[in-house]
Amino acid sequence: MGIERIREQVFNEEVEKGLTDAAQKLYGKSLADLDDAQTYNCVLQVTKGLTASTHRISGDKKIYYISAEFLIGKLLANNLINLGIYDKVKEVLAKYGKNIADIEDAECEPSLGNGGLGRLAACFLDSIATLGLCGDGIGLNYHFGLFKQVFEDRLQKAKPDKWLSDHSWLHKTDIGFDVCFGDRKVRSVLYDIDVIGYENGVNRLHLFDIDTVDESIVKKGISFDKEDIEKNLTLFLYPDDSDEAGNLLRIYQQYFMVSNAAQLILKELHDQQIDLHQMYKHAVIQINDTHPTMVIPELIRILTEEKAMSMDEAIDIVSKTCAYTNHTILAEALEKWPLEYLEKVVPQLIPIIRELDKRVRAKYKDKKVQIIDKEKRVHMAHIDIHYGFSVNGVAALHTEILKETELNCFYKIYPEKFNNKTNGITFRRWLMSCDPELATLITSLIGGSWKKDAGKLEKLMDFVEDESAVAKIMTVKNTKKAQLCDYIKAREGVELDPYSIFDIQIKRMHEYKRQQMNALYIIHKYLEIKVGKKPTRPMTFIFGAKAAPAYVIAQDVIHLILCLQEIINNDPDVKDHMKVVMVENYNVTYAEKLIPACDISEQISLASKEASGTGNMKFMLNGAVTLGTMDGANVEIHDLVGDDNIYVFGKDSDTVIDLYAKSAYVSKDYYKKSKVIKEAVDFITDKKVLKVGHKENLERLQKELINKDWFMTLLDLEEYIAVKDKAFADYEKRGAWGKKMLVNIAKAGFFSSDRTIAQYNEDIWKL
Ligand code: 26V
Repeated sequence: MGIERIREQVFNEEVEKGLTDAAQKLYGKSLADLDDAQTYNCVLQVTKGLTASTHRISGDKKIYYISAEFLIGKLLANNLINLGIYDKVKEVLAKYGKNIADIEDAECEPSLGNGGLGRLAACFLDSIATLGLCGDGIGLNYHFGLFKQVFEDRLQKAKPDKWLSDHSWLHKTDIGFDVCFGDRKVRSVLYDIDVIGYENGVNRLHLFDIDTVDESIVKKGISFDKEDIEKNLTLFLYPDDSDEAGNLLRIYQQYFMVSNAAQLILKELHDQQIDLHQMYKHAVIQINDTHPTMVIPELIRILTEEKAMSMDEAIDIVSKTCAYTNHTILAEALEKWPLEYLEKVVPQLIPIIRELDKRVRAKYKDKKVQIIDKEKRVHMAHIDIHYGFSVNGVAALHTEILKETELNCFYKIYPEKFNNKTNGITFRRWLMSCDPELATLITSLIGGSWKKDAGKLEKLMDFVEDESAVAKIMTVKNTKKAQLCDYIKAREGVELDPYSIFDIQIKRMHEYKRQQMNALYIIHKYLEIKVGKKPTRPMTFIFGAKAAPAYVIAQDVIHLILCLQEIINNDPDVKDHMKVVMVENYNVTYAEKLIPACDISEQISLASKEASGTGNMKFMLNGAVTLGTMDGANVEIHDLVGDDNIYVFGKDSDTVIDLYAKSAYVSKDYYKKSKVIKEAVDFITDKKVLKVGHKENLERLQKELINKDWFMTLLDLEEYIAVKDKAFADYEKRGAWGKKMLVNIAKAGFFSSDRTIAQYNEDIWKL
């Protein structure tokens, strides 16, 4: 027996003993007699034990990634893969009659993020550890995270989503800090989650909390008393910002996060006996969007008030330590806090913020770069740009728009601070874990080096003329589609046809992402089928999306799609030709099932509005072909795969920016001019729809599209229909389509977050 085999056997025996011992200790039963949830708890315990004996990553300089969101998803499969023991644990479990997939299902998903920004932070932590860089995440331990979405009467309802339990990946530490607000003081508790690099060491995700949070204050839906900070501080992922109490709570959360972060960072520097004047040589702070911006004035406050530094020195040192990432140009998403709110929550920061603003005013005449504006609102991004050393956008086009338009007045002052870091995704979760069949096939074709060096996927290009390799990729896609059909049947009760084309749009519901345009296409197809124009192959349209509870039009779009689902799936003339399904409570776990099964990836935002997108990358990696606008990272996908392997449509960002500047877009003109557009928009309030839906929601949405349409749905609708029809027609040339799939996979290496993180390190962090 070879040495490897002996090691493996010893290891299997250790895992088996660990699991059987845990079964006895936790439940007094043998492993074979446990249910899936109990088995999960045993595997969790054994995995945590193995992680504890894996080396901690250390280094002379450390990156602290501060983020209000870490959308980490379920961790079991990911951690087993990164520890290199997934197959072994699977084997041991099988011996006791357990299917590892069922055990994975038993884990609760922590929904500690809204969408792309939070998921990006999670991918980054994976890559930081995988590259062996010393770096921790710092955030908040929300008890309920993002709300759970349920559909009632074809409307979204929000429910609390309790993910915390006695058995979880969290370790309670004995670290805690006092955090002072204007009117009270709280004591934090730090919980850690180990972040395991792929075949590398361990970093940590630090999540701060307070012990007094009271989950019982949650009343109907997700409503609760927003005033009682001791009870609600970390109850939910920053909730409703539609009223003053919601906004204040958000500021309480943000300050709680950064005050803890600042104290933790200073403690770690102190423990290493580092002179704080040298802080920037040993610590770098990445500020993920503006939510953690107050870390800048907070550090300056501590250094000047408690560490006897001069204001000039403190500002200089903090500015050399902090770097900012911008994730959006949407005006309504850029945080501007009324000074009065900050005075109430964090009066101790006001003198610092005023000082920072005073220095800006003394130096620059342009009012647009001030920190405090004439309405006494504090522009958080302006603090980051003036008092950080790096400002980055998240895709090439996005960074260009920041430099040339949105942040142009800052770019003129600090051209050297601006840089681009195109987003990326971890291939461990978004290929190896979610599509092991494809990962195995790729390895059989080109070897396994792509797992550590994603650029190696390019070797797949050698197989582009190899019909048998292409056929195998298509077979895997069919397998994943069949698996998804089972999953959707079980969860949604909707029967899908795996032979049909799977067209998928999954992302937060927002007008700029234009799910409503996809819905109008579906209406158009429905009307065509009703007059006898049948598609060659059945079509399946899948959506997944949560809407912010206070975002009325977004709720209306969900309602429309659910009405279309009801009408279309039950219409005997139509249901064999098309199906619509909006899955309930779309989250990371659902994404992992949907993405591998997708044929056409919908990335149809209004050009200039989607900073990057990362779903687009996940779909591409799993062999879907993009149907998209020239927006965000779609532009880079297009550059990589070429015209033949992507479907592009719509007005470009320059045109769109110009239309806004001149207020020249009038949606009603498009509605009146085009018969196709008019028919589709009119159908929203057709009697068939009103029969299953609510008049108020449907009429409001229709009026919005005709009279306002701020995100220019009707501008691109006709071209969208034409290009989408072309994509569906091309799908029938099966061999050629298979090649498109292969090219997309082969060219996806650039979008590995390992590449993104290597660039952050090279240009910004310099660890
Ligand atoms: C926030 C809000 C808050 C209030 C009202 C509407 C609204 C709209 C958008 C946002 C987005 C906040 C920042 C964000 O999540 N950006 C996303 O970051 C991803 C990672 O960089 C990127 O891929 C997405 O394109 C970008 O939208």
